[in-house]
Amino acid sequence: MRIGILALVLLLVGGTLAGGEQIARKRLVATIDADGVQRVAMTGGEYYFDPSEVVVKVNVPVELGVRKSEGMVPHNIALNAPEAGIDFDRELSSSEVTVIRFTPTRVGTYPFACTHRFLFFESHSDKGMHGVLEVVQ
Ligand SMILES: [Cu+2]
Repeated sequence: MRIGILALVLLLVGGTLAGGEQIARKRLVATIDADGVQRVAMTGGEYYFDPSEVVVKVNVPVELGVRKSEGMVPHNIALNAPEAGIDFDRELSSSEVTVIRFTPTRVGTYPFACTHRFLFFESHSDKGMHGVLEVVQ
């Protein structure tokens, strides 16, 4: 499977985890491949998504290819915005890329996150495993 990113813009913005550890928040502006699909490769791990801000164009198909970092901690990625044509909740694997396809139909900013939580501890999202999908004209 081919996950192509023709161009990307990385904008480093300081982010802070609960433990004080600095992480880089990365922003990626998707470009449209020759076949008309916006493909974005993403990684999820403890406790982040990379990139954590993804900008896509409205009414153009999107293919997110999401891989989990190595390790035993389970992760997913969920975004619930059916009003914008986006609604998924998928487990992630470190051995294969999870491909998520949708076409955003409404401009806006939509948060996504890992919804896992271990017992009474903070959720993965609270620990930093969240991001936003920006749908633009
Ligand atoms: Cu997680």
